[in-house]
Amino acid sequence: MLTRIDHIGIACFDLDKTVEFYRATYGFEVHHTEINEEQGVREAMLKINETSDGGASYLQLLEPTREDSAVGKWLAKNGEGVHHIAFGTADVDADAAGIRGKGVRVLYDEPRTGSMGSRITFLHPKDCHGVLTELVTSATEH
Ligand code: CMX
Ligand code: CO
Repeated sequence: MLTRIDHIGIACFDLDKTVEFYRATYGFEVHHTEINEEQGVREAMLKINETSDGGASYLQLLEPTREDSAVGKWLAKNGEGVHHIAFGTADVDADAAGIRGKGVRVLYDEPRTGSMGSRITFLHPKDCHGVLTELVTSATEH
């Protein structure tokens, strides 16, 4: 069951400048940073609030590490902006299987590693009314 908005993924050209914008404008502080080579991103997670399912909601600021990555290609085409949304679930495997059964393309056969040791998969934006949609089970949930 999807129980929270886990994060909103925002693509940017310069992670440090974008982090500074969110700090100076809204007072949001960096909770975590990492490089995910498989996804081709350098990222910062800004925690917005805790959620009633025991998780939290974040902004995920994403800078590509290479031009041919998902975020690199998207930035070249669209410029900066909202890249994806992510719903949180205690069981990404079960939710991905259920959604696949409804005819929506799930991009990975097995969930991969996302931020902070989470397990993630994606739904194809063309099957989701133009929204690239991620499903996340956080490290504390799995
Ligand atoms: N949101 C909405 N539509 C998108 C999109 C996005 N983020 N990315 C691509 N599309 C659309 C394109 O506009 C294009 O549409 P048109 O054919 O109408 O022009 C279509 O999807 C195909 O796009 P593409 O540029 O040819 O890109 P690919 O098919 O190679 O890849 C996708 C698209 C979704 C399969 C790829 O981006 C992907 O695998 N994404 C999942 C992984 C990811 O995004 N990782 C980064 C985030 C990591 C994290 O959150 O931790
Ligand atoms: Co994400």
